[in-house]
Amino acid sequence: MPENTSELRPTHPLAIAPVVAPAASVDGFAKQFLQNLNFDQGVTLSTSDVNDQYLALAYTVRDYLMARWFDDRAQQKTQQAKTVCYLSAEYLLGRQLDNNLLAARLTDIATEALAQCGIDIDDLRQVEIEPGLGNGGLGRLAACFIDSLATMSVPTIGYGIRYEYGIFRQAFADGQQIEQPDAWLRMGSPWDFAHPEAAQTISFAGTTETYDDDGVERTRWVPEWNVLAVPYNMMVPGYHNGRVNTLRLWRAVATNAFDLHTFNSGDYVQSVRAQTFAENISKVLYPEDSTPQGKELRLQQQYFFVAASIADFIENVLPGDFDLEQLPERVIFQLNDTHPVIGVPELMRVLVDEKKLEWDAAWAITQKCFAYTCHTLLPEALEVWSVDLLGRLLPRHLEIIYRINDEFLLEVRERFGDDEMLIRNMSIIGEHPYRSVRMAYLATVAGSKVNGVAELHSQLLRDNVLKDFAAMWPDKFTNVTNGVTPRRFLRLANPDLSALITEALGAGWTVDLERLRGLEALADDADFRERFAAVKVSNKRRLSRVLEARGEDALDDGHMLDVMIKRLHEYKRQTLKVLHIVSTYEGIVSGRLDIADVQARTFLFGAKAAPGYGMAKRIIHLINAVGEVVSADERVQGKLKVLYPANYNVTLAESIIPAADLSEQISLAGKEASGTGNMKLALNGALTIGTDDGANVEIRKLVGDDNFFLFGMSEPEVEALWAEGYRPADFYQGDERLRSAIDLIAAGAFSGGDRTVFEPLVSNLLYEDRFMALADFSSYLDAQDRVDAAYADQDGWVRAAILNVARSGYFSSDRAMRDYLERIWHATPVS
Ligand code: 26V
Repeated sequence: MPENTSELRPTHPLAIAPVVAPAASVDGFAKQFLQNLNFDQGVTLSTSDVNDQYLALAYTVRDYLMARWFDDRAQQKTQQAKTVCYLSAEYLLGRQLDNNLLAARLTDIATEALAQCGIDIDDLRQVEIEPGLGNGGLGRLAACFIDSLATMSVPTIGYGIRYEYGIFRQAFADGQQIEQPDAWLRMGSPWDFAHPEAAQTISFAGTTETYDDDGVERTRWVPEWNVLAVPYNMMVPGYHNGRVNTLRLWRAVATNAFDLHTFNSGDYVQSVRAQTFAENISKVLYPEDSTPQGKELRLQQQYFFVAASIADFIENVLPGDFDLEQLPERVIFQLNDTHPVIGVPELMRVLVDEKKLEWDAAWAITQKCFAYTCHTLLPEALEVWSVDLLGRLLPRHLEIIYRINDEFLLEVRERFGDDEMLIRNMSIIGEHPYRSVRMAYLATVAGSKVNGVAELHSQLLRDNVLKDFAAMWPDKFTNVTNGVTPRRFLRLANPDLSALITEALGAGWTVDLERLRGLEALADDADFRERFAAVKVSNKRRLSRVLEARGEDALDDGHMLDVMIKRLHEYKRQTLKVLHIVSTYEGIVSGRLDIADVQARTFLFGAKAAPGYGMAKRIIHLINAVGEVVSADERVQGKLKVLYPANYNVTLAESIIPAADLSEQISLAGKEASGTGNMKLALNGALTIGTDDGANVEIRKLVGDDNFFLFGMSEPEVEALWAEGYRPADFYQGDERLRSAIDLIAAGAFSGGDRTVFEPLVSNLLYEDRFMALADFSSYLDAQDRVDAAYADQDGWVRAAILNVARSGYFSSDRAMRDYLERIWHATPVS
């Protein structure tokens, strides 16, 4: 990028002066806004529509951040500080406007300036389509982390993919999920900057050959085809600190001479069409988040963004004369799960084949430059690539992986002797059911550190999933419990609670969340409790309006709001939640329960299912079917409502979380790596009903047993029951409440009498269910009774809610980033 000075030789005084932000005043903002409306959107105020106004507003906010962004990028080249390169296939960013206004302290100024132009800024907020470039927890975590890193002034580049279509839009037809494309770029994308001049060429396929390089035998890759990776830069402003980091997302564009030879037949039309082949690489986010399908396009995506990112960092971020032996002092590439792990052989290829370093020197550098975060425990979610596919698409990388593996297995033999079973178990190459590359193993071998995302998860990684590696390198393994950004999930999402907290504690909590501890004392203050409760009520009203605007039912006053918002997965056990609803409904209708004892509740679900995940889709259908019957049945006198707004996303989460009373975190112990929704809900004063799983364990420890509803088997109990043989039918027979609920579903009570609709789901629960919903049912219902009793004492409930907020400061992503900096990255903030 040309800067104002350097190669250019300007003489005009303005061209030499540093870039400055417009005046931070209402008049200055209004002037800039109107200019942008005129000169960027090409409309006058009177001819503009809300989209023009939204775009002009976005441009204006950008203008204020621009000067700092230039500074911080220039500094990155000259400074000696280490840069965190966060490599992630997903960033679930959520809307940008409010976040950037807040960071730049412009919210009030912009609101007033627009009001003076006759515009309600709220109308413009609604226009923004959130960039949904992620599936769930892993993508949202990446977004929270880059926010915290900017706020802490840590030089960071987030690298990823600019998918043209993000996570699908979910709609329901007859209660069943329908997927629609997410054309988030349709109305323009004011927050990113394309830099085609900084494109990287990314190669694929072909062959490798050796050659004599002045007496040294070297290998080179002779690729068959290539694409351009064009970077799109987004600003990542820190909160109130003037820092602006960069998120660099790559888009695939066909090269001029796109000559995939099969298409190169002299047929012009055919060859233009061939371009779409290349451009498909960044076309769409894969909507699966548990079962890797081994799809070629996905491997292309992974290599595409990682190769572009590594090349970009070396060529454009480091100074031209940089000595690559020093690379570990200047960068850490953090691998967000296994998706970017192909970066390991890629860096080796760059160092050995292109920069001509010795293998051993290159390997020593590479091992120091990567660290790996694992986000799962489900064996089926651990990515493997068939040797066949990987060798076809990236032949040189496969050779490098083989050599890494050979040398690693020699090390294993030296350490543990010729234990062939152990060698087979630890090999990066798996043999069954087909030859494959185990990406988690490659990451573990290559990474300087390996971390899980909550204490329990990290423990289980060490004890089970990566046991042999932990025995070999105990110091490599560490834990960093996840966190969430308090800017988006408290300050922006819950303005009334934020104001109340600021009034009580001062403003510093936004960047020092442990200060929330100061609220503990106020839990016993009746006046504060009243105000806290009033905030919840008003947040429920706000959610109600949001739901109505989306064409959903409103909330009923006085209901407890019981929420389960997360991806739809069997291990998360939305079915257990449904069984509770059905059981309560059946209890009222049959007279087993006295309706006067049942707390009025609204059960709110938000969840997308992977389009190819049949069982998850059936569960969605069941939730909607149960909701329709229960919500309409007069016998429950409006006491039970089920709401399932379609298309749960970050924006909707921001309205639901502040309104929630009860947070459902009911996965089978040992299956949820961490969870982060659990943190957001506790931080906003919801009480958790949960198993001893993931970060629930730590939430409970912090908020205290009195303020958390624990139920279910512990992880060791789960293992023991599984080993002994899980017989769901025993649990079905053993609890009348469970039997009645299941029988009701099986009898077709929620499918118009048709017994076939939910039969596969019921049989799964009764005869298979790896996630043992029935085993935890009784304990879950008992815990729900405790919830009802606790809610009946409103004063006690509000007190517990305040204590949840007060004791959730640990779950700030700022704390998580400090832990990464100390334990893994060994990097420091810049002044
Ligand atoms: C896996 C796959 C497998 C191949 C197909 C595409 C795809 C996309 C994403 C993933 C990652 C799934 C793992 C994940 O999201 N884990 C979640 O990470 C959260 C942040 O650490 C954590 O809180 C959740 O417990 C964990 O499920």
